[in-house]
Amino acid sequence: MKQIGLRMGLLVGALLIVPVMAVFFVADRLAGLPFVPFDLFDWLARTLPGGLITLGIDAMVSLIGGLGLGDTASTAKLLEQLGALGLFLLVGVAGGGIAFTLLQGREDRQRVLFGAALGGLVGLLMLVISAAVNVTASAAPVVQAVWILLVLVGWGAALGWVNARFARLPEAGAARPGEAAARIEAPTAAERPSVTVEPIDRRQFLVRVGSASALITVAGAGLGALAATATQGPQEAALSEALEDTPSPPRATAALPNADAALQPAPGTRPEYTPVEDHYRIDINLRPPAVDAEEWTLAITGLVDNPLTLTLDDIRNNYEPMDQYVTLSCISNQIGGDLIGTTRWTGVSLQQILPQLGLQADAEYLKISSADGFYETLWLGLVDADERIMLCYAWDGRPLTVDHGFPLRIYIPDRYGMKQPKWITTIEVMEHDEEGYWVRRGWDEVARMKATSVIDTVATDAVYEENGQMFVPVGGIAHAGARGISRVEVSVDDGEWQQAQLRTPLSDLTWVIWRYDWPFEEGAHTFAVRCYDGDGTLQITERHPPHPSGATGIHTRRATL
Ligand SMILES: Nc1nc2c(c(=O)[nH]1)N[C@H]1C(S)=C(S)[C@@H](COP(=O)(O)O)O[C@H]1N2
Ligand SMILES: [Mo]
Repeated sequence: MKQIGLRMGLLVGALLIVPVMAVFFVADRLAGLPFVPFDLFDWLARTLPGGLITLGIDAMVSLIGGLGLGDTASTAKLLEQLGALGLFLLVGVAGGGIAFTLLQGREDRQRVLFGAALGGLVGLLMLVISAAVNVTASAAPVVQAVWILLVLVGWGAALGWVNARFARLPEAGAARPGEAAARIEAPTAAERPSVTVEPIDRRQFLVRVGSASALITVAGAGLGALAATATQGPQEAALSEALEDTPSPPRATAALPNADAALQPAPGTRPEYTPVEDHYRIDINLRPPAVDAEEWTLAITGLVDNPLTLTLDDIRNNYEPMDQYVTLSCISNQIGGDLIGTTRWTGVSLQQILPQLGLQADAEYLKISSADGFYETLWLGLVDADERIMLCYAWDGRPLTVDHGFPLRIYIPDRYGMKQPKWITTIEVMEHDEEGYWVRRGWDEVARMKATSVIDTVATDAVYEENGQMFVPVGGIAHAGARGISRVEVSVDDGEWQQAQLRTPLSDLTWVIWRYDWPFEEGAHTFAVRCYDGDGTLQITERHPPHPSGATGIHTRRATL
């Protein structure tokens, strides 16, 4: 029996894991089964040390910004998904290497069985991981488990089979067609069951394995992609169902509350009201959780005399709704970054719901948990003091999209996104505080939004003349959580700080659009901006990266006039 080396194992491991991914993909699309490569990645993202994850996130956000790879949130998601596929490829390569090493010296017929057993082990591991983190599969849990096990046992058996075949084949170039053909024509009875000699060598066999692998992969990926466009996933179905039974209020874009604001933004300033489809999305999932609107309820339990279980309709219909224009930002947003957006949030103040619960005397905190395992705590004292804290079910007058937390998320003024769970499933009333998901991973406990100001545009193509003087409009946004903006200043080429004009904002909770028309001078110039929050405090001008409590520093932009 010839020995098959580790290197061949790594190579075959790579060849065999790719069609496995394709098979998982088709089944995910067609039958709501788990896409295990994503589950593995999501599990690692939740399990690895927070410092390491943070390092990874920071590096990725800087890379995307630095190389101008497009919008940060979706590019990051795409990179993460590619990373998940790469990681699973590595699992396959390692599996092939291990299998081929362990199979050395084993009896021919045992190899398939042994490979299957190895695949079974990997399968068991993956089904536990998938069960822990998968939030998109709709098939019954038992079916999911059996499926994962089957596929990976099959993968292991294939490794064993290829290994056994290899052992029987001659090295590349060593096959003498005449000899092999002769033996095929006249096998002895004793040879037939155990030794099959074919007129190919190892290299040719490898090519066949590779072709079969490519065929399955292309077919699987193609079929999966077709299914993705042809049929509605469970999430889309849930969303459109919810859309149908929601009386759709007029979209906020129709009439914004500051429609009569006197100051017009400098040309090139970002939209003051972010279209929902352009709003950044950040969360710990490669794909957002699929929540079935019909089955979903919000359970409020813990230190209460009257635990509540609310349906989405209960929340929509039994309380006075509240609309708030809100700017949300991710704590990972860099100075001038795009992880910030503004829309109209609709929901119900927590102050309306709490009295119904019969809070017990020792009730101090709410633990808000989500379908994806994310959670945060909220001090009841803050809820008592701020009626704006709300459970929110609509953005821009429509049910939350799956990306943005369907069916329910919370809004807490003045806090970065990391404190504000999407896809809420339960609220537990507790006596003690608990570190939230990102706090536990090393991020700021309070996560109060930092004051920040950004130059969106130096509108070199909108230069105009007034009283014999040329001006260039400069503009952008300034934001300081719920604290408002009292003043914005611009400095050109390190000159004196000049006061910019402020546009009436959409609300006290949104960014403020500012504009400064600079007396035109030819040449290359550097523009810098700084802001003061509502109580007159200057933003922190010292440069600091996002970790652990939000980026600070002055935003600058160079322009040649
Ligand atoms: N369930 C859940 N909620 C979550 C998160 C998450 O990973 N899971 N991420 C938080 C973070 S870090 C941010 S910045 C905001 C982003 O909300 P958006 O994607 O709607 O913009 O969601 C927050 N809520
Ligand atoms: Mo975030």
